[in-house]
Amino acid sequence: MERDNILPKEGEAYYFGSILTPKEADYYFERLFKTIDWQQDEVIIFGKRIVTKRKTGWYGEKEFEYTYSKITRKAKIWTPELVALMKLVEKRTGLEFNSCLLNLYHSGEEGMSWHSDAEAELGKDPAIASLSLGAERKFVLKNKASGEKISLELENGSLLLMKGQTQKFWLHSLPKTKKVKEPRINLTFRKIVKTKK
Ligand SMILES: O=C(O)CCC(=O)C(=O)O
Ligand SMILES: [Mn+2]
Repeated sequence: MERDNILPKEGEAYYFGSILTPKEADYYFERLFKTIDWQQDEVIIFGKRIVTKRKTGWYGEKEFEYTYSKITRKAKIWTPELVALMKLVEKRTGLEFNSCLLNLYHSGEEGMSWHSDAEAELGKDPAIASLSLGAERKFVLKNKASGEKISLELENGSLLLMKGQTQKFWLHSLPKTKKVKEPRINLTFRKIVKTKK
């Protein structure tokens, strides 16, 4: 399916809007909220270990090791809901994934700062498919060289695909906001291509 690239240069990002009915989106939100083994994330900021309020889960078809924010984690094996959602995302994007990083934001007080998903495990020019459940949140992409920003609202049940050189040339963030009181779950499906021994 042809879609418009929302990036003006140096990468590709496609917004599919909602790919789930509101009922399906609610169902999966509740199921993931209950069944994912949510972990308090630890990040290292200016050399200090900080426990974030946001919770994360790391799942895959194998016990992949993945390093992000200087912390290495071993993947848990797929749950039935994650397999069902991945199949849906694979069908829509025409791409294959083998792992998923989940984030649980309890409210708008939690977000994610500027970063790109350029970990070695993902290989060159990784495709990342991001599925959103729950509260609608603003998502921003920023060009590393020019600072140009592209903003969009990620609605309940929506799919965003980042691919090509996006991670090389753009950062992305989920800004905190006092306006949003409701929780949101985000799933980023990824493909681990290099595994560490
Ligand atoms: O919650 C989001 O929409 C962004 C998540 C993200 O960028 C990540 O998990 O790397
Ligand atoms: Mn990211």
